[in-house]
Amino acid sequence: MRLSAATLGRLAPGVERFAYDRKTQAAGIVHFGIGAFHRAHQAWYTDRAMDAGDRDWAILGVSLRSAGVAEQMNPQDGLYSVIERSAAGSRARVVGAVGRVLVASREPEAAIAALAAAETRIVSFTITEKGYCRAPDGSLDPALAGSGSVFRFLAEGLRRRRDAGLPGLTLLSCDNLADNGRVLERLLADYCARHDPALGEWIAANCACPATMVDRIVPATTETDRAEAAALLGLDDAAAVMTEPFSQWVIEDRFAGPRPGWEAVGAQLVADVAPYETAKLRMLNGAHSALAYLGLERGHAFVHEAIADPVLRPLVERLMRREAATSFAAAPGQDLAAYADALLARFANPALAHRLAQIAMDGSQKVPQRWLATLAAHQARGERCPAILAALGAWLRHLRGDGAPVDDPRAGELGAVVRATGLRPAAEALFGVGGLMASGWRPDEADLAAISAAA
Ligand code: NAI
Ligand code: CS2
Repeated sequence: MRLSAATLGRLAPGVERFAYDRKTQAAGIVHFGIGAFHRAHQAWYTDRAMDAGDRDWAILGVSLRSAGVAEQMNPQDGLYSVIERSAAGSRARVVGAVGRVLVASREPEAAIAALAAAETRIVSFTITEKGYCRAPDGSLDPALAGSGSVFRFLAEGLRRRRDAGLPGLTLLSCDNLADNGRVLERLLADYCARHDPALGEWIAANCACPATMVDRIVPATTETDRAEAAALLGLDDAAAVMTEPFSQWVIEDRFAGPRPGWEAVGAQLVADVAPYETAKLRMLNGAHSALAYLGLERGHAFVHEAIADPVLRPLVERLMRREAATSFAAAPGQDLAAYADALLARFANPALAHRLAQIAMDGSQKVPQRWLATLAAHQARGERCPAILAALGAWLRHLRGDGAPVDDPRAGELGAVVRATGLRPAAEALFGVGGLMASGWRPDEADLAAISAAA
């Protein structure tokens, strides 16, 4: 028997669930990219905010292309479970915040109508780094931002709101990009400048794009995970998500209109997200990507295995504590040494089964904010980052095709360069202002030697 509104009463005892009446809640949020992370993070916060008494923040999920999540969730009336895993055991909560999921490629008019609905006040995004359709220099790539992109839907929906005299929206990026709010704002402005400059002016005056730091490790759900979910719930759940007990959400307090009381359920609303976001991207995600490329080479499959490797652990500690943590100014009271300790403990969680191959995906979209910004900050001070350079070498070998298949939108282009020229010339071609990765950091002779050193 499958989880749904009709079967909720049959949940196994001990499973936590929302208590509010879903039927009376209007949809205040439209979310693009309703993957595993959104369900275990923003939707989970919103669910508990509604349990704490907030109203009308139900979420309409939108998938831009694939129907997979809609097929998992709609037969379950949008219900699903979040399962927190640790060495101490597993704990499940059924979340009621998502009403339904629509597939924009199949129902474009429904997606636009949802953006233009009076009750919608927030549009949020977890569309992955590549969903922002950026060229290597960070500007909008007009070819990528064509008819199926999120920008087309946003522009259509916001134009309809403007024409109907409705208020603007808060556009909340929850992806792992540096300064994600400003990036979204700038890319949408670029899109409007090409297609509808007057709309761009209306958006600038009526909408807001707060920055966010989002953190919760959410591995892709497997069939084994779904079997565990069924055993815990006493019901099948095709949309279950697995995660860790830890969660953090730091949000810039700059909304265009009302918002849920997320701070009542653990989110932090702050004036400046940058120090939290930079610490997270450079320390957590930077370490993750190093564990992925170096760990896969050393025969590991999971993060908890790679972090227990006596060769990798000191390298990752160095990357976090001596390279990433020293590359930016911490906020008052932000304890980066304690942050690194906590990250090491989270990586060691044996119950999470977080695959290195998942983290290795889309390196061309991740490496700039995870490693290159740290390298540039140290280069400006005449310092070098041996741990990141070792990880960069492993990434180039990964792109060359030495190991698992490369899953990256730029795999063909970047892989061809490494195969044709070798590691050292490839590093010269990729990094630097005019390079294929258009980075502010350009490797010098010693950096190139470190990158191309044998594994
Ligand atoms: P997922 O694979 O479960 O979901 C990804 C979503 O993005 C899907 O809805 C997919 O259709 C959409 N998408 C993929 N490519 C796209 C494209 N080119 N254009 C538009 N939409 C596209 O992945 P998950 O775990 O939900 O992660 C999504 C993002 O959330 C990550 O890329 C990251 O930025 C952020 N995030 C993820 C965390 C995690 O641990 N999984 C934690 C913190 C942030
Ligand atoms: C990971 C992140 O897949 C990846 O690249 O580094 O998704 C990581 O799990 C999250 O950012 C944790 O918040």
